[in-house]
Amino acid sequence: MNHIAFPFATLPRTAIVDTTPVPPLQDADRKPLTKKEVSADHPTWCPGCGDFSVLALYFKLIERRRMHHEKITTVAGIGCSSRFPYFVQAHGAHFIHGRALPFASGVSLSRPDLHVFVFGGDGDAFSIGGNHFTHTARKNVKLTYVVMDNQVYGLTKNQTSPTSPLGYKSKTDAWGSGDRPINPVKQAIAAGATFVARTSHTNPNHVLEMMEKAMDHDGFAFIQCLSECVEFFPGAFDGANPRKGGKFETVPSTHDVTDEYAAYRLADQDWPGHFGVFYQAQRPTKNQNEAKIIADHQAKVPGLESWQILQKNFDRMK
Ligand SMILES: Cc1ncc(C[n+]2csc(CCOP(=O)(O)OP(=O)(O)O)c2C)c(N)n1
Ligand code: SF4
Ligand SMILES: [Mg+2]
Repeated sequence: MNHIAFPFATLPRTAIVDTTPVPPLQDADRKPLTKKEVSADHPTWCPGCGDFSVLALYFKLIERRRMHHEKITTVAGIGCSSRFPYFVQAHGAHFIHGRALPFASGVSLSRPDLHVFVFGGDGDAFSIGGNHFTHTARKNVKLTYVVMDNQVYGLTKNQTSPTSPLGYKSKTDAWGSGDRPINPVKQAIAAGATFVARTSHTNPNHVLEMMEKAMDHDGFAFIQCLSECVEFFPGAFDGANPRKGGKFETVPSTHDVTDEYAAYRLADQDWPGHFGVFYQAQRPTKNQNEAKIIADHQAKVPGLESWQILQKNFDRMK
């Protein structure tokens, strides 16, 4: 992993709003990166961990969408799943626990030429990072957020997470959890996310399809990806795995993804529920709103560089 400081360092000092056309994310003239060229250290996950398949599919996405090193930005918080950026040979950051989204928002707002991918766990997203999840969704910051939900804290060796089912026995709930788990899809819709999907690591084609759709969405795209922790919660998702006697039912073709209430009702069904895109809407992104505010203000003081406008503001505050 290269440290994230590099993409920021490439920003011209005066370019608060860069009006030059944004170069395309994909470069059709260059050879796609192979898995070998984009994989870094050997992943340190336990053998059989669901996170391996999510990483492999991210590499596939990079290859399919012809992204190159300078355009790949992978951000995460802390957790087993959040080790993700270490294993990607490109720009990225393994940031503070629960704070991946604010960091990623800054990258997204300042570098419109990149697509920011954020990966992390259910604890990182909904426990310590719960507020950031809600507010990043509400603000509709353009990025793709894949939560690798194993319904447990894996890295810290088996504590109850906000998605652990009732009765789950862990180090923090020796007699079984008595707290009702959250429903990540319902929570994302209610918070204002403009793309909300659900998938499972056991269905690679489906994971890739959801990642591609999320990446093409202009706004905050959230994917709940079931990813089994074979060490502390083995078998958690057998009910959603046809190879283990479960069922993987996709979102019905009749479902209207623009209907927020229909999406909410669909997400409210009993385990294992459905898999696919529940909700998608076009709303102005924070990226667009902020760019406009800045451009409007710059137009009022023609001829001044961005840093000179900032300096004037500081001078006024003296
Ligand atoms: C501020 C802070 N509090 C607590 C921790 C300890 N901690 C590290 S990862 C983690 C939970 C990780 O769970 P999850 O996000 O579900 O990731 P997983 O390991 O299951 O993939 C906790 C509590 C920390 N690193 N920083
Ligand atoms: S503890 Fe669980 S989540 Fe962490 S690497 Fe092992 S199997 Fe994966
Ligand atoms: Mg977890």
